[in-house]
Amino acid sequence: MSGSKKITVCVEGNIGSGKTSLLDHFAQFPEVSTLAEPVDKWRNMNGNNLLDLMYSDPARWSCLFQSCVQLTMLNNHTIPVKAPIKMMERSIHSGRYCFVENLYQNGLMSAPEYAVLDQWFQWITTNVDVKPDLIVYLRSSPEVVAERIRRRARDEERAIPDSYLRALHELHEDWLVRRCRFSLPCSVLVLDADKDLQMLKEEFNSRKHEILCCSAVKSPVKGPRSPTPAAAI
Ligand code: TTP
Ligand code: MG
Repeated sequence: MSGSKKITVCVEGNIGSGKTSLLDHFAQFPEVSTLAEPVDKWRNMNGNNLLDLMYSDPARWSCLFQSCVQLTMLNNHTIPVKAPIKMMERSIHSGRYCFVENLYQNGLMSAPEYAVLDQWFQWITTNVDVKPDLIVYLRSSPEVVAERIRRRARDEERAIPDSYLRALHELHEDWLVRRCRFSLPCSVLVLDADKDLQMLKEEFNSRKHEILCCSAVKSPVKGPRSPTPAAAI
């Protein structure tokens, strides 16, 4: 594959759906460079825990937090890697279409804040190549991720309401499955992430070729309700 275009695979799915596990699994392959979990940066931005601020007082901090998400995602999209395949946890697109959208719809982000974040997003997606070649969607039910979030016990996430996870789930579904409302930057491969981790790892192995080879490169999906490519929904 050397000399040919590099491929970017973005792993999406609700909070706690298993994105980091998928990246950890694929980090063993020499043809893949995985990028560190972005949430670690959000928890320590020059010593400031922006994730904690955001959950403690979303009306005050969510705009700043989402601005930081957008910046770290832009960085991850554009950072060069040595291996032919770059695998990232999330993308600039889910920040905008799932999280910013949810905060605004719930009245936790004001209209001017939403407008400025959106203008940044529009500028970036028009002027910078942040287009993945494939999105792997770890599709989960809100009840399953709620239990995983409870078990992993990230301090900042101790009080996430079930309604928040359900709303995020619906926005992921709108974007990646129903393909309504938001633009899809590439093809989507859907995996059932309600399975336990051991079964999921078996699926990562059996579908390694689909997850990494990206038939999507040859037949990109350009926007909402585009034709369904093979091996993707
Ligand atoms: P995720 O990006 O979903 O990462 P995760 O590590 O929880 O997922 P997985 O278990 O599948 O590996 O969320 C990290 C935290 O950041 C979570 O509390 C939600 C929050 N977040 C936002 O508030 N806004 C955003 O735009 C993003 C991407 C995350
Ligand atoms: Mg993670």
